[in-house]
Amino acid sequence: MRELKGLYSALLGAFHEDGSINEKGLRQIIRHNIDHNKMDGLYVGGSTGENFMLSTDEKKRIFEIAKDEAKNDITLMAQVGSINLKESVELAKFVTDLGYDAISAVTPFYYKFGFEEVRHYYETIVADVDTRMVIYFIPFLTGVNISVEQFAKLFENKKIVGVKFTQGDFYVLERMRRAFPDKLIFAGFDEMLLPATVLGIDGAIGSTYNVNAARARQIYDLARANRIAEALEVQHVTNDLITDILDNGLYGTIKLLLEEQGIEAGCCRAPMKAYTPEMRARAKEIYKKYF
Ligand code: SI3
Repeated sequence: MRELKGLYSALLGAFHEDGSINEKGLRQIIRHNIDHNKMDGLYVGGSTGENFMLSTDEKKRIFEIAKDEAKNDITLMAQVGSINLKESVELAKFVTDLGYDAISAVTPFYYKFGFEEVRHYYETIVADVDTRMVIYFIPFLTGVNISVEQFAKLFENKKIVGVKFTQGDFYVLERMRRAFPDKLIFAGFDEMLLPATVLGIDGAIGSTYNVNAARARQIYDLARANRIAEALEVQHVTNDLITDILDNGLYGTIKLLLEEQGIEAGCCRAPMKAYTPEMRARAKEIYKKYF
């Protein structure tokens, strides 16, 4: 069984202007993450992949392309969560058959699901697949909170091996590390990679690693070697970059930065906005400033 620990790029979606999948671009982004960024893993079908705006067939196609391109060169984790539980179950089987190393699922969102409903959701997704599940916990987007005690109940299922923790409350992160030394915790906020590493995470999954992998690797390695002051210098530059990216439009700007490196990263999917000339010009400035 493949090691799941390490740094993952959250794979971007690549789309043509009409919203269809840009397969050539997607393959280039995947190769870039493997060959140039030297990532440990790819998180396919997450927020960064604009997954929640895609049909089931499109999600499957992206999972297929990623596996076909990556083969066994990198760890592959597939985000299969959806508030359509039947779809999640179908996707979990699909990616497991494709040979993905693990699955992940966002907490069910939109309706205010109670904890027993959330637990039933995870138990149902993993019931018929022989794989490992990493819970995708991102309360600022889903509105769903899970307490440390509730995580303990979810973790009673041995197939649920960890959590992607995208939350700024590091008291909770510390409590989680303390309570679950044998579970995998992945940090989800790239701008807090250093403090998360100090608290003992097992890896991190992020959108900006598609372009900022070298700095992320430095932060992670320096922090783990207890060279905190040096890691902080790199985190400062990283956070200047992330602030500029966020100001200009998160996923679109990352794609435009990849375009500067010759990668056909394509457009974002509507209802995300199309690139404006100003946004393109700003992305060029950001590229010159940081790369
Ligand atoms: O694609 C995914 O599901 C992620 O891994 C998401 C990841 O946690 C990113 N979060 C979102 C909402 O995009 C972060 O990498 C985030 O973009 C970054 O920290 C900038 O805020």
